[in-house]
Amino acid sequence: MENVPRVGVAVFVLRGKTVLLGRRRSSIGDSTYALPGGHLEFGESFEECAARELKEETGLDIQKTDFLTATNTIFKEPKPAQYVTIFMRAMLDNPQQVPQTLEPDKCYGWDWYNWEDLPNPLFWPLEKMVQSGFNPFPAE
Ligand code: 8DG
Ligand code: MG
Ligand code: MG
Repeated sequence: MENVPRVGVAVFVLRGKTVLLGRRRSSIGDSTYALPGGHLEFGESFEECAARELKEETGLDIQKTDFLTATNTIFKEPKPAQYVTIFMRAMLDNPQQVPQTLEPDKCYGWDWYNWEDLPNPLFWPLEKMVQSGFNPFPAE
């Protein structure tokens, strides 16, 4: 593909004090823990993209989706890529719903992780956000 910046949408699905993460199977960030998400498609809103990617990757349904922040990330490996990534936050429609690994070629599996005890290694854009003190939970 032509070398142009692409738009990613990633979503912090919050459940209690935990967030949903999955270990990536991908040329970008292989084996690291990342948020569900993917590429913005033509005509989509950020909310629609977050809900669609989450549904495709985990089967989960969300509500109360809102915008948190955006990043501009340049990946040098395995080949140059640039993503403007939109980070959304959402709650589960039904807190009992269990994430499924619907794209096993792209993710080893999903689980809930306590924000104070995140797994290693995190996907590096996410690692950078955590290190900068970013917190996706609403202020109490
Ligand atoms: P698609 O074909 O389903 O649209 O794409 P995908 O295979 O699900 O794409 P992805 O790599 O999961 O997400 C697109 C890009 O978004 C990713 O390559 C880089 C950027 N991105 C971040 N942080 C995160 C994150 O925490 N999770 C995800 N999934 N993507 C992220 O910068
Ligand atoms: Mg996807
Ligand atoms: Mg994805």
